[in-house]
Amino acid sequence: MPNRVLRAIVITASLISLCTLRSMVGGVPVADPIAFEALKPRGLQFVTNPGRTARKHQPETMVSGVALFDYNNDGLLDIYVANGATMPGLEKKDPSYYNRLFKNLGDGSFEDVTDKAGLRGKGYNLGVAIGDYDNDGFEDVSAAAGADFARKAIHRGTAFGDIDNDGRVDVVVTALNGPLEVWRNVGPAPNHWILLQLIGAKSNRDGAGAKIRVVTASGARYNQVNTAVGYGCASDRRVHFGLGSNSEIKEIQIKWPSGTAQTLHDVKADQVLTVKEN
Ligand SMILES: [Ca+2]
Ligand SMILES: [Ca+2]
Ligand SMILES: [Ca+2]
Repeated sequence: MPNRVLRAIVITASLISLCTLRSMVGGVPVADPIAFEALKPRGLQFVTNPGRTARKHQPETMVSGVALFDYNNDGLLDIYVANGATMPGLEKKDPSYYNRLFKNLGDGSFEDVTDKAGLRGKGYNLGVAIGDYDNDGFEDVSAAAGADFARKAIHRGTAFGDIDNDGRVDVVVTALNGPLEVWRNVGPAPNHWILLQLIGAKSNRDGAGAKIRVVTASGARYNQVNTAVGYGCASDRRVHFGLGSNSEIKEIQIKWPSGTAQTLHDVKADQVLTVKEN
């Protein structure tokens, strides 16, 4: 038996032993503390189309990005998936190349609302960049967020954050064989905003995983502390909310990972606000 094959068998056997040890205590099987159930929600019809060619361009070997965000502010996370295009024309010639937005119906099913939202996309899309770039209170998707996001380049890492604390979300991107790009958001800024920096006490210090509900006269907005935004990057861990025409926030409700619930009342907009866990 070749040494390579023997080594592979020994490594596999060791891994099986470790797994077995983890699920047995004193010979008694215990439930794994981390477990997932594979679901097949209704209405999620999507297969990535990487535009295969005989030349096997690099993007053909890479799956495209997925974003979970609440596009309609109903408190339920919706799903947006990017998709490929023909090579080398980079055209979405038929529906198999369209990006897709799936609305979460809250009962384990999803509705394809791509066309209603105008989010088929253009060109070959790899990453998805979600942010409220104009602070109108609704998240914007890079596939439809203006000419700067449609510029052709071999962009890779993409991070989001308010680098100058002016309330407008900025973007930092890397490009293959190109300099680092910093996109400072200089769009018109008539709308209000708030940027929340959470500091955990019983929870982790960064507050990662904390869920936030911001209520204004226009309704509720939802988001959470999460740096895993963008492709191949960590983004600003502060949580940004666009508030539209609302200069006052009625309530900010925070559910910390520890289980603590905390509510702030009558908060002024247009500030970077640090909130410590009670
Ligand atoms: Ca939603
Ligand atoms: Ca917006
Ligand atoms: Ca900014």
